[in-house]
Amino acid sequence: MALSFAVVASSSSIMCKAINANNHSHLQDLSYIKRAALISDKSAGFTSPHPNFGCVIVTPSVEVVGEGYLYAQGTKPAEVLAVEAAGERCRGATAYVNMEPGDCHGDDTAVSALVQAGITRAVIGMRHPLQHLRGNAIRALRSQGLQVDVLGEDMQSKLVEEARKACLLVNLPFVHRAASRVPFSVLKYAMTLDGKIAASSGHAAWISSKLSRNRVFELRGRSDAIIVGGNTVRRDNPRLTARHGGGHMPIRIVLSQSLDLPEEANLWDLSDVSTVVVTQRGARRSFQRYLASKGVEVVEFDILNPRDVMEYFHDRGYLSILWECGGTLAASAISSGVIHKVFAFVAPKIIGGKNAPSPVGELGMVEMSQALDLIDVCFELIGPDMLISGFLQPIPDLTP
Ligand code: RP5
Repeated sequence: MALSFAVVASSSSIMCKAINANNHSHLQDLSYIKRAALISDKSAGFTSPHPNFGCVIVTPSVEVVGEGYLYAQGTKPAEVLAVEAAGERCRGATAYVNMEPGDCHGDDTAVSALVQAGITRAVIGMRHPLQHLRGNAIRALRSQGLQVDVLGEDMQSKLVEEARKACLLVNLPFVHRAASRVPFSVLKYAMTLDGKIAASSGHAAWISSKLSRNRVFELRGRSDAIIVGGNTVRRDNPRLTARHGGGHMPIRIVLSQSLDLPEEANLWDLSDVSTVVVTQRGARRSFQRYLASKGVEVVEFDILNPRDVMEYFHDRGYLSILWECGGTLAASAISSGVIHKVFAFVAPKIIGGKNAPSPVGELGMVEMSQALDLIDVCFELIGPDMLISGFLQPIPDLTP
């Protein structure tokens, strides 16, 4: 970033403060970029398969005069909404965006909006992850005379890393998709303190508290699809909807080799959202016809395995999948390397029972040294429960 340094006095010490061309300190830059990332996240789930974009416009006198975020794919870009909100006060101002604009509209709407509004500086949280778009908007803005600073390209520090991580995390599924053949997948489960996801009888309603289940609705709303196996359909007859005010509804996917599924199931009720059943080629043709008559899409695979299924949904444009399956499918998905993050809700209850199921089935590991270690682990108290989350695979490189 183009910076000059001024020495300012504080009550206790002399601090070095970096001031850029538009009179904003480096710390202010970081804070507005984080703000852009935060507001971009308001529409998580709705923007897919596009990224989440947020834009904050700040005058040289350090006043926020406009904000905007992309509501859904095909709606006005964040930059357009922000400059509309700021109006004339855009002249000479800085625009903060969490990610380099891409041409989701097939043109340079976002770039033109900033240029025409008279913005003189843009701070960008991260370059566009797609190779064919990467750098285009930055070059276009620079060619129009704007100063463009990309976070982390000229200055590195713990705080810069933190702001860049905030930008990355709001678009993790999109960034992941740019580098992978499978969607970003999260395994979610709720278990008792003794590691059971149901009683020996199979009864599982409910392990975690209402607050935790509300949190699950939120996770669902951020996902493109939820996946379960046949066992979960037979055992729980789930609805798998994001039942909270105005949330995005992910599609439901059922993986069933045998198609030995009940005729009456909540997932065949498509009034809220659609369901796709993925099965082995030739399985229970009559039941396939029954599902088709209900409007449920059936997709057949020669060999049903999680990786092929995930590659298929990646090719259909899905960025993020929430796995709410039982232990057998969870183990198979982990073994196939398609699970990237885990959300484990742990309830302070003990149910016991040697046949009571656990969240992850056989992984073929015999020593603790083989155990999978989660990365970037977070602990959160949700009512009486503890939510433990972490990554099973490293998050993509943060290099700008
Ligand atoms: C899962 O949510 C549970 O294991 C159960 O299968 C399912 C219930 O979902 P809803 O029917 O409440 O949507 O986590």
